[in-house]
Amino acid sequence: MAQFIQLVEQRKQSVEDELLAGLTAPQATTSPKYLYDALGSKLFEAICELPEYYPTRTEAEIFHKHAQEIADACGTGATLIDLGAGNCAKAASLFPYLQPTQYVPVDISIDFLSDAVSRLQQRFPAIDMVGVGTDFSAGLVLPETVRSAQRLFFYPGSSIGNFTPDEALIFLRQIKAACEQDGAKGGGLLIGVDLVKENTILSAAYDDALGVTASFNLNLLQHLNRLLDADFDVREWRHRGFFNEKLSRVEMHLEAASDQTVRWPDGVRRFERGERIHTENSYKYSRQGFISLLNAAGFGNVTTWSDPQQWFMVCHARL
Ligand code: AVI
Repeated sequence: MAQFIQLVEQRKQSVEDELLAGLTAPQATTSPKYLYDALGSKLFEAICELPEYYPTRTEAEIFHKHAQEIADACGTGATLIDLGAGNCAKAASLFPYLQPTQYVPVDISIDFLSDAVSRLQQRFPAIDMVGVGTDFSAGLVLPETVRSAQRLFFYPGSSIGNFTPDEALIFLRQIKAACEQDGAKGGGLLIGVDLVKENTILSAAYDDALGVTASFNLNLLQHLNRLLDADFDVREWRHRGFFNEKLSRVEMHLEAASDQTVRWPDGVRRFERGERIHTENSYKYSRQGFISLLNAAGFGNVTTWSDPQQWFMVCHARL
């Protein structure tokens, strides 16, 4: 039977402190993790189905086309640690190739994982499964039940792009350290990375015609209202999603459609019409730029696979 472990959750007070510090700063910001309440997670699943949002299907094509070569590079029989596992579908599609002996899906909430992992355990009874609930963006801590034999970290979907390059480097170093922790040997990282491309393609992917990404972004305000007991009026805000070429990142913002005051129990924030809350960055890398980042984090041996248009890249990195 699958085992589940919830590591310490962020306390309500520290969530409020973090959010209010961001919202009351001259340039208001919020961490992208707050986009994912229950509805936000469903809206993100819908984004992955959109014709404009190419990353999910392009990455799936790469995994499908090169599954055997990827398994040859990664090796078989490892402990597969799936960071941000969600419904576990991406990792499960690779099980027949990677043949993990232990599977450790990690996500911010154990509730989100438990159904998917329980179903998966029935399909693959020979694999030891340990679901872990933790916010790994705040630091990568693994429970003792994670085996120290060969560890293969799996971080698909270009979620690494939601960190700044400096934060990404720190996070990759933590993964490298965890590959070697407790005498573990022969580990590595299998990661999906979105590549720089034409502005029109990038901007459409984050500002789709149906407005699903707009709903995903605006839903953040409903989540903030619940977390802070605040009174954001969703109808008075607009979604903005565009590629910032200079910084090589897609930015998402929420823009005030009118002058307004937002209130919460101990404070207020006045927003002028046109003022923005910066809600997410999604960095886009060049192939060489990302390999250099992996090298700087201590990964020496990198193999990459891409699609014919070179829109997305899957990398395997060894120590
Ligand atoms: C989860 N993450 C990799 C997505 C991205 O593309 O940065 C989140 C997202 N935001 C808007 N659309 C998708």
